[in-house]
Amino acid sequence: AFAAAALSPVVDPSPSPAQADNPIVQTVYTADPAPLIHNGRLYLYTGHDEDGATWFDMRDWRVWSSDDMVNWTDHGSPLSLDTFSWARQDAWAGQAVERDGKFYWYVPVINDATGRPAIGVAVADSPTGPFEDALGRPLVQNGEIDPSVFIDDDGQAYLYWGNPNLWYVKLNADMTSYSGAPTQIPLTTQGFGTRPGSSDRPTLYEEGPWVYKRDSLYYMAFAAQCCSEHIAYSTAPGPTGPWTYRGTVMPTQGSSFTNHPGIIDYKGGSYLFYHNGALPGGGGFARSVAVEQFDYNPDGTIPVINMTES
Ligand code: FUB
Repeated sequence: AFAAAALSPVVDPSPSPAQADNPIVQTVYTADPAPLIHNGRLYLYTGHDEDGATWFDMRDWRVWSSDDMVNWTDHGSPLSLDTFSWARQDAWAGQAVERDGKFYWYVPVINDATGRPAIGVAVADSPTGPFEDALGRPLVQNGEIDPSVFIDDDGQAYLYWGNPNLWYVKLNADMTSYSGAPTQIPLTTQGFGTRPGSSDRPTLYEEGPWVYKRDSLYYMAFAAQCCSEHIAYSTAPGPTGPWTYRGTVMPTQGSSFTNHPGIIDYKGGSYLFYHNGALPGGGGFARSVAVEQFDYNPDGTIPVINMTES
């Protein structure tokens, strides 16, 4: 089974990923998982829900790592609101990526000057930091959240984000500037599913995009249909679409009304990182990151994956 994370003692060192001891972090509340592989090790970037919160109270981000998906190392908090002099609050869902030996961590925060969400980028020489504000100002500022970063095989990097809309922009090779204006991805029901009931949002897309490529197919997993979110996904023949809705990845389960995907292949297995409210005292503002191993279907579609009962 997966050992309890971080500071807890190893429970069972046998690497048997079919029986995850979820949540994988049991020492603090964590949310919005974003995995990254570097030099054969899996680094997991998360948000951090403060104890006793009655709304999202998130002030820093955390890093964890493992090379066996069993034993997890706590790398502390190398990025916080204090890193960004212009940030006021809301250390929400981000993602880190490596390019040319540097690590870029894209995160949404509230810009103190506008009171609205903006996306910052922090940079480090190591996957565990320390991270510094790369720009001293927001990278993108259009009032929307949840950046996902993806570098295609040709070296072109893309940043995706958004709630209630969905955006992308082409990042320059420096990873801290971009070319062209942010472009809105059309939220069509063919692309992102049909939201049941009456809503001013016709599609299932809510927030938390997670973009990656596998066997020449581009995937976008996302948190669907607030406020009992499930995880759904779409695919496309290219990084800018057109996207086709493919179905549910993880149904609405657990006691957190949000969920957030982070999908990656590692050492021969495919993994869905997500969050729920499974720790004691857990819930919508006291979430915990967990992981499930899964196998893609032969046609590249993703099976429905259930949360570990806990
Ligand atoms: O963790 C704060 C927000 O809740 C994230 O930005 C969303 O994706 C949702 O998980």
